[in-house]
Amino acid sequence: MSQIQIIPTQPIAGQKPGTSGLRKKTSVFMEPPYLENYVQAIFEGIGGVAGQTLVVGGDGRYFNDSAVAVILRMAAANGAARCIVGQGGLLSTPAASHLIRKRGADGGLILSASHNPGGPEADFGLKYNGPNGGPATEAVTDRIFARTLDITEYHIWEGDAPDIGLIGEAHLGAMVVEVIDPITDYADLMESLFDFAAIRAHLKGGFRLRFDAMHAITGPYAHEILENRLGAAPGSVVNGTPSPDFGGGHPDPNPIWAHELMTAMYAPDAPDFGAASDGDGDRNMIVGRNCYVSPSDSLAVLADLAHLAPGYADGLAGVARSMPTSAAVDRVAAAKGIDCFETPTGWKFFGNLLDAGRATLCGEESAGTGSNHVREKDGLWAVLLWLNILASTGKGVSELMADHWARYGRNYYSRHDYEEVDSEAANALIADLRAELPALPGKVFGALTVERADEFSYDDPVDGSHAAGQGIRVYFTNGARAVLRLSGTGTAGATLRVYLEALETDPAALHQDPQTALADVITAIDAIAGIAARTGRTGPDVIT
Ligand code: G16
Repeated sequence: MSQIQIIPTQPIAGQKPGTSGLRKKTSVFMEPPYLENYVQAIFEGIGGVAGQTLVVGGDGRYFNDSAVAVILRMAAANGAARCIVGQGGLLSTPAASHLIRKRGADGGLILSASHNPGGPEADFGLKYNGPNGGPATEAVTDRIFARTLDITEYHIWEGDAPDIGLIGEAHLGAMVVEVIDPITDYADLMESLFDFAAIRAHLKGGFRLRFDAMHAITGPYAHEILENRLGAAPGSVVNGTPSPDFGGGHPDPNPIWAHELMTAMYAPDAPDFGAASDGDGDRNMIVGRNCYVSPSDSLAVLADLAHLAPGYADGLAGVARSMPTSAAVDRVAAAKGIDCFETPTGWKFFGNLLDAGRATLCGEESAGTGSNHVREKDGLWAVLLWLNILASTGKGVSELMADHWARYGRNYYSRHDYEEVDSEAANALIADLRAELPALPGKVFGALTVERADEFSYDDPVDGSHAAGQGIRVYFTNGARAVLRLSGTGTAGATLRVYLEALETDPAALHQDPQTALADVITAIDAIAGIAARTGRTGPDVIT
């Protein structure tokens, strides 16, 4: 007869959730009781799960299935009433968010390290989403972290978890394990937001697309939505079978890691539209024929033209972007006379604005865009909104971008990442720069003069919560800007992110290479922060 086991344990250092949940090397998560401690801390940090309904699923990366089984056994032992699980333990992050909302669940556990590689030598992650379907707020993650520091025992059901390969219901003690099809609810939601008939007709008329699922979770969703429901030619979805190590690749939809898609889109016989998504399906990359669209520009175009899709026909209540994201969307919001909020990096900061109805569309430079339909960023949603806009306007991607820049000006933008930098060196760089901020205004660096410089902090306009230390900003007198912050999603050393932006309104200068257009800002911020000297690098590891 199976029963609840109460296992003594001790706190494990370093279980502090980052930008989006706890991310560590897979081998760290696999070493008991690492996962068990963290799951118990989540359950206790949210005030217990007795009688609750939880959604559980992940992106299918290595260790996903075993971790789901542990979570189910611990949920049962902690008194949860029901766990709704995607078949095979699979759920994209936006699909999980939707399921929490649709089923009125009390929350969910999402297993993913997002765009980080998967496999025994790579990364794993776990995050808790609340009843609104969104990532836990800072207040909740602080409570979870506090529990990891004083945990003394965890509770786990002694027997095996039921088989989650088959749709249907089973019991684990008193808890119901409900295994559902992970695709249908999400696909139906997409069909309710967009003009599928118009997109279908556009595809039938010869419009060609290529969606690269990067061997990750969106493959099955994209096959169903793009090929089955919208009639894209079979083979339009590539790398569409999820694998535990993402085919040995790096499931991050940017021009570096999605180079296969970039090559296809810059080839002579390129399709009309290309897109990719990441490990857990919340990020997106948009690329037209010979035309990569930066995430900040994508957000601006979507904000400008979302009303062409039925789900947004009434217009937008407001928009929000993370601070390092370019101000391209601000210009659209100003023209439309709607609010534009600037939040810290991390989708969790959009939750209150979406819940309060103050923002309809949100986005980040890190390839995330989404709306109030769920409480996560949503890769396929962005792809479908683009397709809806392209079908409604009959224009191509590069034509739309040219129109947009001609009307609003172009916020040239790029992010330079320095990965696996020595943590001490990275922290010292930021600390020294912080100390230097008051002295910067008026100083000249190459062609640029500093106008003002500060460290971003945020007061949530809905609940009044305060988040400090959210990135260093240097503004130049010509309207250019550089931002520096350390990533909160890496698992080895520190990743220094340098975000570069310069506004151009001269019609003759709207079609430059961003690295050329940003050359003065790149030089100035290196002189200010000593990036090359302190990191010992001659250049960034990744440029997006
Ligand atoms: C996560 C967060 C995003 C954030 C991104 C980058 O994305 O959900 O809000 O913009 O990390 O964060 P950082 O610069 O701290 O690495 P994902 O797709 O990894 O969940």
